[in-house]
Amino acid sequence: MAIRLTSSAPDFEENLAGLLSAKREDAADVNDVVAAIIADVRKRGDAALIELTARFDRQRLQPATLAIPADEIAAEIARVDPADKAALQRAADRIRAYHARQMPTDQSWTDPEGATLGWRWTPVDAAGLYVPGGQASYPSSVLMNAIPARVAGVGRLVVCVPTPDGVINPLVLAACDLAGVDEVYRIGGAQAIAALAYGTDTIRPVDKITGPGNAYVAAAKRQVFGRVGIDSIAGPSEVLIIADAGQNPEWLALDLMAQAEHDADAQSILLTDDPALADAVAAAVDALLARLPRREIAGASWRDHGAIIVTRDLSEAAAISNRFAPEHLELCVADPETLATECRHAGAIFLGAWTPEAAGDYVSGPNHVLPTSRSARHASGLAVTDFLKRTTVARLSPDALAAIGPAAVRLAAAEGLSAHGMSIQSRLDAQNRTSLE
Ligand code: HSO
Ligand code: ZN
Repeated sequence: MAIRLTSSAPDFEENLAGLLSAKREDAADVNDVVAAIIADVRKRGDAALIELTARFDRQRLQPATLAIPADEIAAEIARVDPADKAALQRAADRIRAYHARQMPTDQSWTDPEGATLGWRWTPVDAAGLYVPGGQASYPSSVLMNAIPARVAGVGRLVVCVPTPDGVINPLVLAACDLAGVDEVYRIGGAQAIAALAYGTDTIRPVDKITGPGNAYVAAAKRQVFGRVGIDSIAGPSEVLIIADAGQNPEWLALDLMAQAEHDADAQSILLTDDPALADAVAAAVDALLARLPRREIAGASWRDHGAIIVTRDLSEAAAISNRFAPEHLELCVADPETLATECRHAGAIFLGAWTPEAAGDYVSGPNHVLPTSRSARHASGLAVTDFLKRTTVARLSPDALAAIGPAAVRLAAAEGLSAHGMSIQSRLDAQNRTSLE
């Protein structure tokens, strides 16, 4: 049973603080193991990949079989139910359309001093997407990572997916195909991240690595950061729902459990100004947990991290939600647009009773790779700009340098950097000489 709090209770602030600071993940310290794996892949390349894949995934590979060849991909995709394929296509189309609108534009203008200034966006040359194996191998996440990269114009898109005992998820390959992935390798873990970052004889290195993974993958991404860019490291998923009187308790219970079934460390929180709804949702969750196939996971998440908070009003609920800065925020209230203006910190907001978060996981269009663990205070979900860099551009006319150069000369002198000062002054002097002639 999840914790139940009431904002008017005297010990509320204390209990809320406890909930906000509760640690949900015990981050195993795998740094040394991961550092050794990365060093091994850097030193021995393919040979290390092959050995580690034999050890961890019980798969015997050769350099030539590290990549899944096009005919094998096609054969796997042929096994996919056409209705699944059509659903994936629908999702891909909507995700692509949404992300196309995120494409930023270059800027260039000339200011009154005669300086032509601006910036240009260019994609990274190559991106690597990590796809976990087994249970958490979500085809939808392949689309959410690969499509923004393709929209950004990334030239080469590589996927690494472990295939323990040779088992491949055909829907993952179908998603790779739909999203336009160029190369797929059947390797996983820290060794895959190392291969993507440093390259081997078979796998050329990439510039940016994204995608979720276990503790080893997360540690490896942290360790190769700098050599390559990485996305944010995802923690356990969370949803916070604000609901008012009159909402359907079964729907709310399902939305809470949709998050809880991801992971025993996931967190589902309901805030409502209606104590009767709080009771009804609590009962609906219990009833649901009795029949949910993933009740072990969802039940543990709800018991250990779930919460129902009764607030004085919806504004107070919004203020509390801002303190959680949830990854997903559902506003199941009569006027969600107005309440949304009070919700400043959230990875993604879902407005109204007909916008369940689960729709956003697959088909709404926005990305489902979102900031977790309260990082929505300062971070955003995965976007096209994560695969782009911004290069600034400046061109000064002689008049512009004459106008603004003296200030730079002055600052260079103040910083004790004489070559800086002379670099500018020599040009100003040349201008003065020509104008005297
Ligand atoms: N809710 C998850 C994403 C996901 N759900 C994938 C289903 N498949 C984290 O945002
Ligand atoms: Zn989900």
